Amino acid sequence: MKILIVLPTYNEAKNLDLLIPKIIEQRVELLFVDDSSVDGTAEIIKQWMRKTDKINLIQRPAKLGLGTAYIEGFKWALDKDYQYIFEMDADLSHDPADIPRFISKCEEGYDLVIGSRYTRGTISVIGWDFKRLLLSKFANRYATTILGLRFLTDVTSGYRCYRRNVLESIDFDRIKSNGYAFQIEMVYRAYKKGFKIGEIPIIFYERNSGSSKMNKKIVREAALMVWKLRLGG
Ligand SMILES: Nc1nc2c(ncn2[C@@H]2O[C@H](COP(=O)(O)OP(=O)(O)OP(=O)(O)O)[C@@H](O)[C@H]2O)c(=O)[nH]1
Ligand SMILES: [Mg+2]
Repeated sequence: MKILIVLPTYNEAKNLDLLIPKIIEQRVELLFVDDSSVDGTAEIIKQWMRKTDKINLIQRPAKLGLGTAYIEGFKWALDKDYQYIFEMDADLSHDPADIPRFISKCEEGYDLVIGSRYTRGTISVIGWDFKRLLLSKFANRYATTILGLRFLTDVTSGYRCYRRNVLESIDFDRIKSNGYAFQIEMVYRAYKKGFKIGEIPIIFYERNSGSSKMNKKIVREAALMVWKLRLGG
């Protein structure tokens, strides 16, 4: 069974020496999509590539956004024979030890499995202040209500596993969002195609190193995008 973990990076140099061995331990392959980070991220990835053939790297000429980074990664994966394709942040927020639980859930018959911070009314986030937590909870409630996805608790989570056929069925040229809205749009498109979507509980750890790329523009994009999707996207 071939599994690929796609990791978009922008200035994550400080996190990679800790993260990469943890992922490799899971006997999966990695694809980084780096947007010309200025902190030496690509150089660190290349050093690791000299030690193992499990790591791949796409380098883009500028910071072009999370959504397009994932789409490039997905297209690359579909060109090869990976059966399961993951999204994962490269800032140590997502624990690679969770990978086998995603696969088990897929094998129960789910096509897209989301790592949720909010299953069964709980909140499993470490290191967020109240404001960030409220924003995330509100964004989820807003998006799932408008899009008819109330059976899910965390549609903005960036830790997830797609079965290959889900990505094959999605027309990437129609994807409109790039920031945080990208995560919502992908779930919605998979749902509209009739795929079975499930969640597993995860613990999310706020980054310790590097800087956040979250901003008001990304939040506004998501708020509007949800309506665009609902009204016909
Ligand atoms: N290639 C690429 N990667 C990006 C871009 N923006 C963010 N990323 C990466 O996407 C992942 C998630 O971004 P984060 O900055 O952690 O965003 P977040 O998780 O919403 O915010 P914090 O964790 O609070 O900092 C990280 O691995 C980033 O390095 C981008 O424009 N291009
Ligand atoms: Mg993060």
